[in-house]
Amino acid sequence: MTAAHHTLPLPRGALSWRGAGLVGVLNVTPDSFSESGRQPTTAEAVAAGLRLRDEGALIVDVGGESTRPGAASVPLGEELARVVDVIEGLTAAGVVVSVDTRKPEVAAAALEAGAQLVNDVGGLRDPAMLEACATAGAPAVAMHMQGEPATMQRAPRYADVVSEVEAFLLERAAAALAAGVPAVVIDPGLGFGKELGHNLALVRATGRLAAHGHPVMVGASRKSFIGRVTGVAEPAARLPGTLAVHLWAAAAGAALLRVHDVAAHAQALAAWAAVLGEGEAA
Ligand code: HH2
Repeated sequence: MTAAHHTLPLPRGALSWRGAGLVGVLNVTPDSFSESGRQPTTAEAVAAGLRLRDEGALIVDVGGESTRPGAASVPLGEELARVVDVIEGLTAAGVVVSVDTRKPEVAAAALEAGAQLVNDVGGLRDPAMLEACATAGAPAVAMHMQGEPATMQRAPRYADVVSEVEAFLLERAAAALAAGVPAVVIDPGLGFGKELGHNLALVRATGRLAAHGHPVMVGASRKSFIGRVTGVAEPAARLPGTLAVHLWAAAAGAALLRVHDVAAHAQALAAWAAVLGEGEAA
């Protein structure tokens, strides 16, 4: 199963923790180009994606539908209009792009436009999503979510959160590989139908998840559980807490970190790698 790593569109070495790959978040939605509250233009979104790449993102994750708790779903035509041109612009500039979508039609159009990876917060449960990835020969991220974004934080329940999330991810990864998807990244889906204790248990289980041979992605960036443990209400002010969780996860075996603050993470990983003597003779 470890051989699957080699078919990911990632430079050599990117999946070792010292070079833990950074996946830069590019939300092409009206609420994420902050104060303006309007949909960004294609040029603005492409410029933001190029900046993420220049800051050190290995992959830029382009999404046109917010999946934050309580968020409403976006119609297909609107999501396509938000992401396809942006993906074309970024891939034309040589950026490795993943598309963050739950819709197989959006995944297919994004892959056609040059995206190399599909990031499905729906956990690859839709057979049409598997088909879209398999047809394009594209690897995919299977993320765990309990419920739906609109309601998932109401009363998340697990008997044993780590075992349940692990079993789900392994089952989805096996199904995706069987359907012809060349490689699968697994992601515990921090904040997606999880309370504080669930999120912390899943971060602690990073090594256990990674031991199955699929690369593990962790996305704690600015999430509300960071706010809960630090008392910081403003999401954009949660970078220090985010860094602590992400470095811990990387050390435990996470291959990819999905982050908003790419430059800060690149600096933190570089400093850590230097302390470990990466690149020095043993
Ligand atoms: N988190 C968000 C969105 N997509 N994909 C993966 N694989 N893992 C995650 O943890 C993950 C994700 C939510 O974060 P954010 O980008 O801040 O919000 P949104 O995209 O919903 O606006």
